[in-house]
Amino acid sequence: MKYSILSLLGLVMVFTSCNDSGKKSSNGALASNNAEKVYVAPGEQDEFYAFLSGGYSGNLTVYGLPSGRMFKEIPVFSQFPTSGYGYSEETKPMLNTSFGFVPWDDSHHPDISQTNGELDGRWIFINGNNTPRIARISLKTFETEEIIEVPNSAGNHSSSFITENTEYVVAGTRFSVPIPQRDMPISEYKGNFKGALSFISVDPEDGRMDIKFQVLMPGFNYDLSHPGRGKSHGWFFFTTYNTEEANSLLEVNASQNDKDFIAAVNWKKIEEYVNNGGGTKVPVNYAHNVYSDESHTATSTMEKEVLTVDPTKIPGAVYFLPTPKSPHGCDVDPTGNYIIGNGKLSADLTVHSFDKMLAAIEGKKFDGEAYGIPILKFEDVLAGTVKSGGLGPLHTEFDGDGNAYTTFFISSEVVMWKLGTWEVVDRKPTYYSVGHLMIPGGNSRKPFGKYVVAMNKITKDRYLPTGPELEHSAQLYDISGDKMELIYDFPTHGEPHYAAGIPAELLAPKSQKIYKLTENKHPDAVITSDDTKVVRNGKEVHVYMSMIRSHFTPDNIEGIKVGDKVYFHITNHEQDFDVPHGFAIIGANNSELLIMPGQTKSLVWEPKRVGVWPFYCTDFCSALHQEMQGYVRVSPANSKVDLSWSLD
Ligand code: RUQ
Ligand code: CUA
Repeated sequence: MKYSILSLLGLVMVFTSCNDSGKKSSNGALASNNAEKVYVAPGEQDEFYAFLSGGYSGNLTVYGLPSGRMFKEIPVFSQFPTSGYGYSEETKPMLNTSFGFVPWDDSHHPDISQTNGELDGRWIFINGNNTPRIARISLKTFETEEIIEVPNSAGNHSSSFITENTEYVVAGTRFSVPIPQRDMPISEYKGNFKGALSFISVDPEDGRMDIKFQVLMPGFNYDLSHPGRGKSHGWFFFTTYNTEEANSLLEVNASQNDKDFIAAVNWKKIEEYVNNGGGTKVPVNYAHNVYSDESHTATSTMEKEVLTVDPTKIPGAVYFLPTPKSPHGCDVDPTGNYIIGNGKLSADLTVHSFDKMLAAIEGKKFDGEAYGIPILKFEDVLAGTVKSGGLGPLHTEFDGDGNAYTTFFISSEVVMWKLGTWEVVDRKPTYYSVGHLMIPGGNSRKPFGKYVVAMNKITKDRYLPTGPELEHSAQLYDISGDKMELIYDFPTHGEPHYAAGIPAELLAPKSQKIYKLTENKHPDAVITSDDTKVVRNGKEVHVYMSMIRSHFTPDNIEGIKVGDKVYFHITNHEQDFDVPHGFAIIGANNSELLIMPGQTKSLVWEPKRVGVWPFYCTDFCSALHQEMQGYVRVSPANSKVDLSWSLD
């Protein structure tokens, strides 16, 4: 049976891959008035922001809907030479981890902060999958403000989803591991590894994250998760696969059980237990990195302890809901009653009912247990089954009008169906192999059900070829009518997994324009001309510099020697929107710096050769941008040339 499913997957993949290929300039899917629906005329602005995860770019990209125009790439887990993130002295600490400096990650699931279950547009969170981390990004500055490493986790994938009032950002582990990590035979996985589900509290004022507790679950794979909302607020739902606890050839060995589970976690109950002194503190080592936009500087602190919770010690904390065929996506509808488990090896969708779950718990309708956690009877929690006729369901979003939309990877389509009656109302092909989809607010109590964005894994013939590597492709569907209409394709950067969208009017008015120079608390800032100087401290030289259209102060520096370590601390004195200046110097082993108005950033340069070396502004900032340059004289290590510098 197993093998037949797998070979079927293979067949359908071959089939969909060939689908439509070689067709030129086909716009059969598009009626001509669709062009108007996505056309945002020059000078006009989009209706929605869309934040698409970058996947293996490690970052987050910002697009407009419906135009599909990309506005910005926000560096999160990856060094980013375009701005100097992860290269500047101020931002290097953001990428610190217990494994040292890790300048890359795989970012999957962005989620916007909520109040009362509605998007509040304060922050967006995203997970680093590979070296487990959660980042918080300000939606005022569009900068990464905080990254917290998640200990005891591995493959931080059922993350980063937030609860209805942003009480917690939740991070579940995909791979179970020995906790604590230790040297042991892999073959002893079963029964010995554990899966940590981390509940990271978010300060309601400044957003600061703190790992409140970790639930140590049986050694399954915790794939995806979503919060309860409305009536199910206080619960969190996680899909699992590999309940077989296989440690090799999972392709076959983790598909033995007909059903895996959705884990329903009553976090309110666990929070109460913890607040009353429950749980066990265990020694760990993880980095907590916080960026201040007053000092324009990040600090990294190593934390040494985390509170773990054994769920079997808290009656009623966790239940398992049997869910067929290695479920992937785990989605909760806007009312909070329906929990959808997308069995990625099946055609049907399983919908569980929160009300029925509570009744089954009440009536103790258990079907055994797994490692002390009660398993509820499938029939008792099942609300319905969506017989879609598609294959390979992955993720579901909601429009707020009683409809759900599910992506099918294998049959390459988005299927629209009705909550409650489970009937399929519409289906539209995607090109090709769709993963996630996104409706702005589609993971909240109040979706804005006008568009759905499908994020496709395979691009093939959609755009002009660019060699073997193609960008992934998104497709935009208009869902304001009774049926879905494909209206647009646009390429996306990296590999978007999930995305989050929000009406522009909720963010745009709050977007920060400049940093006030008078509020700059960077210890090395140049605020007045008295602060401009060059200071030698042994082999270290600190240059305190300012920049304004169109010169650097100082712009001539002498007395630097081969073997010195030169720190340029540069403050941008502009106080106008959209006037950054850049800084680059020949032979630097990092990147340029792009410095926003009112901001200070620092770059290290280690001159290796005698000479007179230029530096310049990298951002075309005025008609005299080319004049924005300077020289550093580098003398031999033993030279007697005194430090000197020019002032205006
Ligand atoms: S996953 S394509 Cu990383 Cu969200 Cu399902
Ligand atoms: Cu400053 Cu170009």
